[in-house]
Amino acid sequence: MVGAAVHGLLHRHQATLALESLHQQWVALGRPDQALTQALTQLETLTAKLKQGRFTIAAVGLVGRGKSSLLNGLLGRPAFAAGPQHGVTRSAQRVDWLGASAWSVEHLTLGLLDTPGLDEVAGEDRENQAVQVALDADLILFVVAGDPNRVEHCALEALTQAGKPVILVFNKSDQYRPADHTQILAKLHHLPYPLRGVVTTAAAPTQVQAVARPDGGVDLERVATAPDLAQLTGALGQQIAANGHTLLALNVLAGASRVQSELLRHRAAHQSHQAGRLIRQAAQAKALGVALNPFTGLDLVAGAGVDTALILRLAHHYGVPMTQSAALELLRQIALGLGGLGLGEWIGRVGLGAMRGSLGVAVPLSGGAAVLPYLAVGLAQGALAGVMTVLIGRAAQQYLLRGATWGPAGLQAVLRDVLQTLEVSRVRAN
Ligand SMILES: Nc1nc2c(ncn2[C@@H]2O[C@H](COP(=O)(O)OP(=O)(O)O)[C@@H](O)[C@H]2O)c(=O)[nH]1
Ligand SMILES: [Mg+2]
Repeated sequence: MVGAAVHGLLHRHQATLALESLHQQWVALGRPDQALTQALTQLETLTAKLKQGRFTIAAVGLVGRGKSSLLNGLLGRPAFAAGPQHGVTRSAQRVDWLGASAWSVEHLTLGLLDTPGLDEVAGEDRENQAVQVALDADLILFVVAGDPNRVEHCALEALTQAGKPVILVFNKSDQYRPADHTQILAKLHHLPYPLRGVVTTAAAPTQVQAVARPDGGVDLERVATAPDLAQLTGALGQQIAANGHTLLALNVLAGASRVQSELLRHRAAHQSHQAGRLIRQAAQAKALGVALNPFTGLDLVAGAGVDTALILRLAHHYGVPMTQSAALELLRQIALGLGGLGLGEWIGRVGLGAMRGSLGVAVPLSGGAAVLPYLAVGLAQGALAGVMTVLIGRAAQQYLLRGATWGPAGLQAVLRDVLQTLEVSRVRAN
């Protein structure tokens, strides 16, 4: 065990270093927006947990399986509400488990976390919530009272898939005849999940007792008998002594990795939102310029300045170095590619209505036509020029996102996808 503890402390040290380096990376991202601030706070919580060795054991399972009773049994006092009514435990609750000193490990402070039943309130949402709470725990006691049902199977699968260490607890053993108990236990041992052990308990057992009535008759009464948690405390002691530090380190790292994914997802969304704005601004500028001067604006090459500037701005936005001539070359590739796809035909099919959605401006294509023919021509030409810029901008964006290449599928495939997105935005705009 000494070797395991030293190893575990080393794992904790390594995890601390990993969190520190994550912290530095995130701070270096700059622009401290709300998502970053939140991620840093969560990272600090995880760091504190690691430093203090706060190890949490959660009881998870369906309502009425005896989770709260089990935790009370471990604690040796009724800290958690338990009872026969449905749904006694409303929300997750953590209690320090100081009395675990019999086999407690140095530099770890244990806590017990009670959770509402997986099925406490009907609905997938609530089910997931219980699993979510359990994701923060370092060790899970999954409490069943017989053959697992479908909901229990799903939760066991989700938790073990997420890499959570799970001890399966077969509670209410007092309610079974020995032969039935043996049979169920054999099945539990053969469940297809990587479990850290299967134990049998009786957290709040009862016994039927005959009580003599004054009239000489006999009443049968259920009376509470002593709980039996020996197998559970044995398994817990062994897991925590052998793996406590390591499980804590792994769980903290898994938590940090979840925070990191969330942060990166948010960043990517923000970045693409900003790129969309750059594209829209350029498209509007070009559409307006051409609309006010439709006949000279017909020359699409004259608008190339706007498009090149947009490409350069996008490259800067995505941190890709690019020269003016490289941007012009990219523009040429995209324009040729769009020509190759039969863009004129496409515009005929999709119609000018598409441009309203993609430009983000209402172009009064029909209303003004009778009154101001000149303006109508200008607007149509302007919208067309603007849409070209949207296409060019989105194509350049895809090129930049792929690390300044068109990717394995090539330019044509990317352009086809970009045209598709424009059609989608038309459907949304209508
Ligand atoms: N017979 C028996 N009843 C139990 C056992 N454990 C819990 N119970 C009873 O089951 C009911 C639900 O227990 P509770 O701990 O509130 O379940 P939870 O909803 O999973 O937290 C209570 O009436 C407990 O007394 C047990 O091992 N044997
Ligand atoms: Mg409960």
